[in-house]
Amino acid sequence: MPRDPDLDGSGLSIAVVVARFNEAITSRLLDGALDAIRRHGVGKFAVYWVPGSFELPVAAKSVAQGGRNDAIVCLGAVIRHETDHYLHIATQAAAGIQLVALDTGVPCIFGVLTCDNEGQALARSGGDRGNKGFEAVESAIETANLLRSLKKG
Ligand code: INI
Repeated sequence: MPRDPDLDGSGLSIAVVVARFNEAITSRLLDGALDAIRRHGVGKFAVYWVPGSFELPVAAKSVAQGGRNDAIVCLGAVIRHETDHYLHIATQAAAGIQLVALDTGVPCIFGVLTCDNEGQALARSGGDRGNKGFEAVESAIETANLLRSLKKG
């Protein structure tokens, strides 16, 4: 197995599911994702919006069951508030996204920021800590290419 990731997206179809909640942040994650999609020459892509990160798993499952995508990138931003509401959303989004991947065999990438404040989220969505949306697409391409090569045997 090669150690370097195969980031050639040319033969792949990738869906991006993005949460509208905290859209000032998630639109930046989406910009990063689209940048990676272009840079790595992803053959086909589609973008779907959901209300919040809690809805990412159910939408990802429906997209995965459609059978037309090699990987699904889930983007969201969960930011801590006064109550522990955010914790339930972050935990369920993470668990749900992984469950969809394991149930369907389609890689579902966790591109959800879980931050204490908006400053941390801005830094990780195109600020001085990079862009988690860009990284999420690279994880999607690498994993989809790995699964494809494993299927070929
Ligand atoms: N959704 C998020 O994506 N991020 C948040 O920080 C957030 N907070 O904190 O409330 C949030 N809430 C909405 C949630 O994802 C669902 O859309 C809603 O509960 C309806 O199911």
